[in-house]
Amino acid sequence: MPKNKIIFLIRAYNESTRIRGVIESIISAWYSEILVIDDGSTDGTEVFLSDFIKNKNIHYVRHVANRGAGAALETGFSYVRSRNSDNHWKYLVTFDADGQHDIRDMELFRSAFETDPTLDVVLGSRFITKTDTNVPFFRRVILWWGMVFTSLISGVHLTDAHNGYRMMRVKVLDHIRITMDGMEYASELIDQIGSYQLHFVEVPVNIHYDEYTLGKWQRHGWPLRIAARMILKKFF
Ligand SMILES: Nc1nc2c(ncn2[C@@H]2O[C@H](COP(=O)(O)OP(=O)(O)O)[C@@H](O)[C@H]2O)c(=O)[nH]1
Ligand SMILES: [Mg+2]
Repeated sequence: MPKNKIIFLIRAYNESTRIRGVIESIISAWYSEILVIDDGSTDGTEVFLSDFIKNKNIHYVRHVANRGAGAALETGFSYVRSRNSDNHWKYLVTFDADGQHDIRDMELFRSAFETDPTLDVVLGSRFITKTDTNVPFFRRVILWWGMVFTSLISGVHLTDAHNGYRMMRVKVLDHIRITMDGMEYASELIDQIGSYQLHFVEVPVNIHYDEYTLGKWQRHGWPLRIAARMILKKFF
C-alpha cells in the first residue's frame, strides 16, 4: 500500500503546543499527505504551522470559529470528497492533534486492509488484547458508558466506541455524512457504519495519556448531554 495514497485528517482545537510534534511524527514515518482542520483555534495554531502551510507540506483549512470535533471531521471529509476526483487518495486516517495517537500503530491498520480487501473501515481500540495503554479509571468509566450507549443506539458492538484513531477507504465517504458537531459524532459515525453495513474490524492501539490530555476533558461537554443530543437526532 503506497503511503501517498493515505491522507491523514487531523482536527485541531487549541493544540499549538502539540500539533507540530504530531505532524513531524507522521512526516518522519514517510507519510506525505496531511490535512489539518484548524477548528477556530485561538492559541496561534496557524502561526505555529505557518512554514508547513507556506511550503505546502500540509493541506490546511480553518474554521473561523470553533465548531466542535464532529463538524471539523465533516469539513475534512468534504475537503477530501471534493478534491479526489482522480482517486488519488484511497485511504483516510483520522489522527488526534494532541499526541495521543502513535504513528507506529499504522502498521496494524494497513495490514488489516492488506489481509482483508473486503474491509471498509478499521477502528482503533484500547480494549482488545493487551496494549500498553493505561486508561485512567474515570476515563474507563466514561468510555464504558460510551460503548454501551453506542451499542444500544447503533446495534454495532465495538470494544471501544470513542477511539479517534481510525482508517477507512475514501470511497466510504460517499455514504458517510457527519451532522453532529460535537463529540456525539463518534456514535453517529458508528451508527452509519451499521446502517450502510460497512465491513469493519478493530485493531489494538496505544493511546497516550498525560497531564495535558487529561486536563482537556472539560472541553468535551458532559457525557449525558452528549448522549441526549444523539438520541434527539436519531429518534426525533
Ligand atoms: N474537545 C474538542 N476537540 C476538538 C474540537 N475541535 C477539534 N478537536 C480535535 O479533536 C481531537 C479529539 O479531541 P480530544 O479533546 O483530544 O478528545 P479525546 O482524545 O477523544 O479525549 C483533537 O485533536 C482535538 O484538537 C473541539 O471543539 N473540541
Ligand atoms: Mg485526544
